[in-house]
Amino acid sequence: MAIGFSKYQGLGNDFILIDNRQDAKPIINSTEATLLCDRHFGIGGDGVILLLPGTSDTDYTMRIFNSDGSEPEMCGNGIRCLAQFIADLENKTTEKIYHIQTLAGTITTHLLKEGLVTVDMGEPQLKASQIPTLLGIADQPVINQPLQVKDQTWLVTCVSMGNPHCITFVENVESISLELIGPEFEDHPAFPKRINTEFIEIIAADQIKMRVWERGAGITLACGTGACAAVVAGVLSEKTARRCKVDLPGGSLEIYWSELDQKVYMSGPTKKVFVGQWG
Ligand code: ZDP
Repeated sequence: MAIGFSKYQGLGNDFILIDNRQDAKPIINSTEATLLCDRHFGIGGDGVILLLPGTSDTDYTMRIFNSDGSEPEMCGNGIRCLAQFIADLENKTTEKIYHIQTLAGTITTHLLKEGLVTVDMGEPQLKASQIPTLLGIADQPVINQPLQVKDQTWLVTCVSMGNPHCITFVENVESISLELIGPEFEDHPAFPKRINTEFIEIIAADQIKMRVWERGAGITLACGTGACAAVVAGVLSEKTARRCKVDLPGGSLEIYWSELDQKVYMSGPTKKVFVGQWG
């Protein structure tokens, strides 16, 4: 059976979006998601996102598969793409708010104008047990704690934005061998659900530079949840302001960790690339 899809990207973090509104269950399984994401044998993407019917208090439900077929709880760049995908399906162009059910709870997206979305990403979870990580003390935050990875000790801060992140501040992000060190962080025994890993260089209190190794996807050009987690980690370790621009290889995101409601707000671009049929 041929399946229609749309390809979207947010800062070069690219996703295959599928309209799954006719069915309460995903019409794609994790093996098929891996095949769809393959850049040689499939369509190519960092993940597959399914748009399912909403629940009693949400408009829609999002399910996402990483390119390795695993299913993360949340996806920042992906949910921006999803908001634009929904607006395109509904022929809406501007000022649309959607409440979307995810495995990390309800996330609210605000389409400001075509191609620009602000997302209320909710409150970060900081306790070690919530990340989850075996570092530190279970009911305490993990801030600048030593983590031994191979023959090097890194000072890491852990933040959950629904999905788990491990942040390290470095002098120069370009000098990090992501493809070598990323997998070692991802599968480190300190992280029972594996981990997304961000390396951050501070440019100024309101601007940081980030490179990411994503759980289940490897090197990507951007990671929305990771950018949010990085600013939370920056505030916790007194390196950044609550309002901060995050420069990623694929472009920039504006992040604001509100002192009023403690939620993290992320703003950035999204764009439809093409539509097609699989199979
Ligand atoms: O948590 C994970 O396994 C991530 N790989 C999910 C994808 C995160 C994403 N890059 C983002 O922008 O938050 C989509």
